[in-house]
Amino acid sequence: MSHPPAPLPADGPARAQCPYCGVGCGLEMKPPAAPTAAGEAVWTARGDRHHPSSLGQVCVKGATVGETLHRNRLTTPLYRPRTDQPFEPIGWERAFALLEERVRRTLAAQGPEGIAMYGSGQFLTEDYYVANKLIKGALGSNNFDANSRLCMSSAVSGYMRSFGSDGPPCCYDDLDQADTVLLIGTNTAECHPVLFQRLLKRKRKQKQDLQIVVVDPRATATSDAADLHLAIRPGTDLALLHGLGHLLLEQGGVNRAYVEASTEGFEALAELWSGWTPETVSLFCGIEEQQLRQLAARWAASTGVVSLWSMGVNQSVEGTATVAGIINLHLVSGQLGRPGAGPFSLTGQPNAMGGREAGGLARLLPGYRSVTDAGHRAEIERHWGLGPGTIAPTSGLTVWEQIEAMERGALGLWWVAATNPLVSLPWLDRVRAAVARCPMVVLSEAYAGTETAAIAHLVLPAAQWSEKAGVMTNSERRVTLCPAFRAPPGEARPDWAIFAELGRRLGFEEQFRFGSSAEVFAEFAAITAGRLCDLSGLSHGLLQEHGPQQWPFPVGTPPGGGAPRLHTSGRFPTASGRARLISEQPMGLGEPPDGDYPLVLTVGRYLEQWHTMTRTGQVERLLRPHGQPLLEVHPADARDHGLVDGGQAEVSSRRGAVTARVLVTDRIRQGTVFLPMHWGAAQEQACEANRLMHALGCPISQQPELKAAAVTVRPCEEAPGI
Ligand SMILES: Nc1nc2c(c(=O)[nH]1)N[C@H]1C(S)=C(S)[C@@H](COP(=O)(O)OP(=O)(O)OC[C@H]3O[C@@H](n4cnc5c(=O)[nH]c(N)nc54)[C@H](O)[C@@H]3O)O[C@H]1N2
Ligand SMILES: Nc1nc2c(c(=O)[nH]1)N[C@H]1C(S)=C(S)[C@@H](COP(=O)(O)OP(=O)(O)OC[C@H]3O[C@@H](n4cnc5c(=O)[nH]c(N)nc54)[C@H](O)[C@@H]3O)O[C@H]1N2
Ligand code: SF4
Ligand SMILES: [Mo]
Repeated sequence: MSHPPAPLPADGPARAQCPYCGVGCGLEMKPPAAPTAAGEAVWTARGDRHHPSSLGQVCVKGATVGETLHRNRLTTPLYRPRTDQPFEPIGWERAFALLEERVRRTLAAQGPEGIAMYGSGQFLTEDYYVANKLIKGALGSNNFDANSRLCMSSAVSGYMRSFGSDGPPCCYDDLDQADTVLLIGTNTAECHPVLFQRLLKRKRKQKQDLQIVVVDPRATATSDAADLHLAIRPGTDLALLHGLGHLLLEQGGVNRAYVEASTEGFEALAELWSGWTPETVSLFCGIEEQQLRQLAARWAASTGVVSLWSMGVNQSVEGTATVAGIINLHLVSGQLGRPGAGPFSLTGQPNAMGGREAGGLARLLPGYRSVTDAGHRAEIERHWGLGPGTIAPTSGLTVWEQIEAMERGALGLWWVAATNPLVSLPWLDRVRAAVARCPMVVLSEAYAGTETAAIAHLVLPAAQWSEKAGVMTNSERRVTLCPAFRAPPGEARPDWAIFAELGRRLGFEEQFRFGSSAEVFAEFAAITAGRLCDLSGLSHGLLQEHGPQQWPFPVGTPPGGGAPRLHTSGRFPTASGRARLISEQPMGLGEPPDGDYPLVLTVGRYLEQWHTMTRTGQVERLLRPHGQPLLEVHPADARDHGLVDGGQAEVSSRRGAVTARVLVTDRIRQGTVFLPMHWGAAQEQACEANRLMHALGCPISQQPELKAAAVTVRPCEEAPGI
């Protein structure tokens, strides 16, 4: 490898962005004073008061991250020709030889389309950039997708359609200035805790000046703090938003000047909204008319409205349409482009934003560019020193299309990195069967024994956060340098360095001659010049010296001079310079409940656990509050289906069945049940919620509807021994 190991500081805290959620808090990591009783060297984390996004605050996951870094790690490449055989440790030399041979064989037999990579919003930006350069550039296949497809894809498509470009326009300070905050499809209290605490603190101090409104079929820790909670029927958000528009029109909540100067499509939208009367909406969404009227009156009277949303909106067959529904309201009422106002998508993973900047989805190229744009392709080919026509002109396979391609036997190599799809993809039994048809599944992973390792042939040990340097961008477009401050275990290597090494071995010496991640970043940052996400003035050195910075940050921007907000001029990066108002009718759920499957299962998160538990599952303190997955059921549904609190239930859908312990609670809407996503097959308390989910997705964003599937429930006997 040509990359030198990053220098390790002898002592003193290292500053980095927390590697969990998209709030992107700053952490100060202190080296271990002495080994623990168990002989472990545990770094301690505390909030970094110098980080502008979090000002020293931290939640329980961030605070315990030091305990997760060293346990149960992969230390050497592992290989087996068949998945029914045990893994054998092999060296890197053999691992690269296997990879190189497989790439060449697949290119010869199936062409570039036979290769696909599935990456992650937990990559550093440098990992993302080199992966894209390898797959889309060197190999000429646009089949690079990331788990952001399951997460942020609808928000990306939504911003692109309405504003002409991706890019959340707000910043966290807006929450200090808004007088109404609408939280729709987001359990911010558990999933973006530090941001939520900031909002709560203000609410306590300025009770009358801030109204919090929550839209969620469940009562959550988030709705507990709300002035108004609309517990709508799952999948009816778009109708609710149209109903709000209807009342805004009626109550003079339209900002005519803004609509005329900065938008197009108002007539059609007003026509659509006129059909969504409060009576219709109340029936459709299953809420009281009065609640809708209350929200509309509040919105119309507000000087600043911020809407926050996450998976309850994005993970839906009408995810992109619902994002447009939110943005429409902000545009028509002129609630954006100024302090305390705007449609603010909360990103899930710590670097989903960086992934979007680096072109980390099947139809994107670095710098918010698109593979379908000939000019964009030519720019990137020039930057990458590749011949004209190297980058394919059509969108690559999204992750579910990758699964379908494996079903057809059309992939010769599937490379999964920094994600655990055998827990997190929908319809897991179908995924398992499809993947079994792929002759070479490679997994780049930090931890041993994950569910996805069970279907892999070649496992590559990855250096993770704290062991490799690079940047992450949080939800408010703030870029933080995360230094390498611990040594990686055994032979583990940074993901970007693995991709670069393979690129060189495939003959792209020039393109992958990176000596450090700072060099990777420098190349990437230059490519963003002139784009909305212009990071060209940033470098590892600047971030090290001056701390985290928001983009846009073109060359010449002074430290601290990045833009807190986008679209402040009322001009948008569309052909006409106007934002587009989008008129779409609600379609409802992809799989509505029926006589056989009368309930809607929704799947989400607990405060203390992170996704598939490879990290948080190792911390005793984090397991205490929720030691097992619980099926939340409304008392009326429990009665109808013979379930009792604390008993076992079988939950089944058209695709499979799982069992879970029952929690009878009136905090969930009748007709809806809830399971957490965290406990995959490798966990002792396994409850694979995604065996139940279908794979229908939004036709625009291709984001699967991971928030809703039709299920039925029945009591079941406890398995012996439990
Ligand atoms: N503790 C913790 N925090 C995390 C994560 C984690 O794993 N654990 N993961 C991070 C990631 S990657 C992400 S994407 C975010 C996710 O953050 P969130 O989106 O806040 O989390 P979820 O629990 O997936 O879903 C949010 C809410 O959507 C509601 N919901 C379900 N269906 C509907 C609907 O039809 N309409 C509406 N309005 N609401 C609905 C659910 O009841 C749930 O309360 O969290 C990030 N932060
Ligand atoms: N039904 C349902 N399904 C869902 C969701 C839902 O709400 N409902 N949410 C979806 C969403 S929003 C998301 S984001 C996904 C999340 O799902 P996943 O991405 O599958 O979840 P993680 O556990 O975060 O997986 C990350 C993996 O990368 C490994 N890792 C950590 N750091 C590194 C590194 O530096 N390099 C490498 N190579 N590996 C590393 C971790 O050990 C872990 O195994 O789940 C999706 N699935
Ligand atoms: S709120 Fe998110 S980013 Fe902040 S400490 Fe908690 S998990 Fe980390
Ligand atoms: Mo996510």
